[in-house]
Amino acid sequence: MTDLADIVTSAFWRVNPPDADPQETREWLDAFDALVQSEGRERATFLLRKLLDHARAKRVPLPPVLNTPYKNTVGLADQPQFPGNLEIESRISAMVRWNALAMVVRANRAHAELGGHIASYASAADLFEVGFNHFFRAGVDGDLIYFQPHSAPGVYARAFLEGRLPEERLAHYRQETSGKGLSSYCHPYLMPEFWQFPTGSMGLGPLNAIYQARFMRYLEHRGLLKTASRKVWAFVGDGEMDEPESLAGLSLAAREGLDNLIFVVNCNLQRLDGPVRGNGSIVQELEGLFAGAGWNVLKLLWGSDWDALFARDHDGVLLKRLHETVDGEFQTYAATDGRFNREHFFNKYPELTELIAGMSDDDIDRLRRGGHDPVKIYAAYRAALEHKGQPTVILAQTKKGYGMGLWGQGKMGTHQQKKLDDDALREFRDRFAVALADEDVVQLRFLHPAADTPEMKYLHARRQALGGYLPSRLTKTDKLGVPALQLAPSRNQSTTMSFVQLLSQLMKDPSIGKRVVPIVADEARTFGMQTLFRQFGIYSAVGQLYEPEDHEELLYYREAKEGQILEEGITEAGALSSWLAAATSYSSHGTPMLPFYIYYSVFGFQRVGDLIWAAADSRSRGFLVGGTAGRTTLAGEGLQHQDGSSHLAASTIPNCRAYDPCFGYELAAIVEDGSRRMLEAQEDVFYYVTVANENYPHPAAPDGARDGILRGMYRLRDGAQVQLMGSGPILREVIAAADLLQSDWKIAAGVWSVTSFTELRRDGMHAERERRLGRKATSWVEQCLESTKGPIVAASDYVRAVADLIRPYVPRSYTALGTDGFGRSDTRAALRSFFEVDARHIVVAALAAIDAKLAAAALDRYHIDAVSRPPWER
Ligand SMILES: Cc1ncc(C[n+]2csc(CCOP(=O)(O)OP(=O)(O)O)c2C)c(N)n1
Repeated sequence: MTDLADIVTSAFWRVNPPDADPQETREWLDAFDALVQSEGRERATFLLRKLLDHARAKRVPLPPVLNTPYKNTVGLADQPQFPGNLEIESRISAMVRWNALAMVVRANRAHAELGGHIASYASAADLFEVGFNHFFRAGVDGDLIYFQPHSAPGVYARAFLEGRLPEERLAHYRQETSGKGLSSYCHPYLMPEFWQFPTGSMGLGPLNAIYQARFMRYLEHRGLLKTASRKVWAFVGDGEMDEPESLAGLSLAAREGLDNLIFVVNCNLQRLDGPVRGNGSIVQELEGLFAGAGWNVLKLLWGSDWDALFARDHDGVLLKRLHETVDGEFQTYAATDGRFNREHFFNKYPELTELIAGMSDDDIDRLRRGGHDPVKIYAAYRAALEHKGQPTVILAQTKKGYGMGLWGQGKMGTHQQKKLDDDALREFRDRFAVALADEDVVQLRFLHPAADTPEMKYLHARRQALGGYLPSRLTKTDKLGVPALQLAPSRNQSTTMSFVQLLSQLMKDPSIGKRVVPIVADEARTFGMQTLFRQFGIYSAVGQLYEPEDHEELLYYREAKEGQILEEGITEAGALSSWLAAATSYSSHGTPMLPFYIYYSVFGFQRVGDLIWAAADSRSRGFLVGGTAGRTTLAGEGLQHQDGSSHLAASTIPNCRAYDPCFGYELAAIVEDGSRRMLEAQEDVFYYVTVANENYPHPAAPDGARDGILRGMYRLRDGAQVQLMGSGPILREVIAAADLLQSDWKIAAGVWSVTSFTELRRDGMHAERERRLGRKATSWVEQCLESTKGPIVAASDYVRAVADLIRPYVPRSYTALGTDGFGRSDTRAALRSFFEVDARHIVVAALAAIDAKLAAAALDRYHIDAVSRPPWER
């Protein structure tokens, strides 16, 4: 068995195998150079390809091509002139570093519980600063930046220098309830005029950034907005790349040729507990992954001080030493001084010792990693900006806690470091030559030079040249008119079909039709949406390069460059990210859109719930449509497909308006009102609506129902002895139960359609609070039920906790029925009987609340056997 350590240390030899005949190699290389010289690079690529094919045919093993040596991709010869003033920029950067650190340390001196991070931004500072000074373009036609979340202190510190955040806000870092504070991480909900993208939950930022870049192409190709000159930058931690979501969109980005997308992975080699790949190399691993997915990879590993060393490294011993060093060792080298590095890194080989002859320990200490050298960062960013046809990832090597000296740089526990003692603060001040007296250091005074200092003039001039300041978020946009939506009564159809009819009404509307973005994750046919394929087209960046198999059919599978439907394939996380980009387009692009993402309801809140929270935090506006909803309505699909809890999850998201309608006219009212609230009134809310695939008759809307539909319940039928409430398709069981109560037991039941238990609860909570605070308020549930008589029974196709949401506001005896336990595959009738939400069980529940003897008689009459169940399914 091969020893793993051998594999790791032989990484160098895999990339740079020993040369058995250097003379011959030289001749081959000279010949190749001559070819490039005379016939160009394209021809050289062609011949290389031919050679590889030929080698394959001869069964010559091919060398690994996805990894390159452990050095900068942009060589010295290709390095552009740095256009800025390095000295001034380094002074600005020192001030930002200091203010960020002071802000976190101050907060934690006052309240040790507040937390915060110093070490992450300390590693990312130069990567951000070069972006701010030279690349990030502001404005509605500018770039979009996804910041690494726990580097937020640095972004605040810069905004403070720019005069965009007053000192008082910095003094309230992580103390938000007063309204004066700053959020821990990037939260558009909490700082709506500042942060654009919530990245605090690791992995979502990189995925969202990819779909944002793709959505910008979609806007361009559909003729809605010119986006070609804009870039999406995503700053990601190397530890964050462990998240599956971070990798989930890589191939899409390459497939779509998203050269408007730049990832910068901050490879400080550490995550929270320790090294990201202590026994390997995160840079090499990520290079292989990104290159394999089809990205342009730029390694930014070494600062300018290393140039001379590499230039003298004729026999490749420096490179060999770098390759055999695993990240755990690089971390130790970051945490130690020049002397230690000399002894342990350089003195391993005599050739290396010779290479650094004449360098003092201080010189060695000053050898910077690439991500700390603005000149190298600039070169990589420029190369990324100019690259065509592929997305680019920059793998930037940095030191975690850079400049935090013995107290933090490269230390295992540095991520958690948020308090520094006075010595450490003074050392940091000295390290970055921050102009503060000892006393000010101890007081953690913020730096804010006068407007006429060269630093401030430079800082503002740079931002002016790049279009203004960022991050900055647009909160308002054009209002769009929404048409009235109508659905005729129908004899036999599902709410899914009703939804598709409404969707096509909206898509055909002359004013907002173009703004509608239908999104599916390979389920359009499930929802009967294939009718939209031909008419509206499926978006494809390259159009349709093949004749579709069904081209002779009326509704064939039509892909088009200007196609409107986003057919994402089997990726709920990707589809949700697309939806998020469209749902925040009003803000990111000043172009309001109306996205509808329709999916299997169980694969929403349950599967990608965190992304839905990110959408909420982003103040998304759009519709999530949970299709094939309900634990008994989906019938045959069984356990893993049957959703019984999404409404419960939806109820916890403050700006999510969730509805579970039964009839087409309810759905029409909800979609119309929702579209108006989002597009006309510009409310920062989004909608979750469940639709189902059961066919049944849909009556005309009763007069005066609209208000109740939107508030969450309205009366369908009067009845004085018991009140029955139902939502979604289970409402029909409730109606049937009312009929049975009348025919079999001579009991008059009132019937209420509940379109939203969650909205009723929200309204109930509000009324309850108002009363507690001494004001007058009556919840809608109370208003509806107070004048009625008899016990109240509710049923839905979700767990009982959903109907239970309104229990505090129900004025009398209340029985909540639901579908708790595990799903099963069976017919709808069998499932509803099993979960005890069918008409007969609703009758039994109503009778039990009136008179237990009647209930016993009903069990008998309807031949209901009380099936015994395991405790967790009771
Ligand atoms: C989904 C998720 N899981 C865990 C965390 C907690 N967390 C915050 S920062 C961090 C470590 C990040 O390491 P890395 O991405 O390498 O960034 P660095 O701080 O080293 O720059 C973790 C685990 C989180 N924010 N999100």
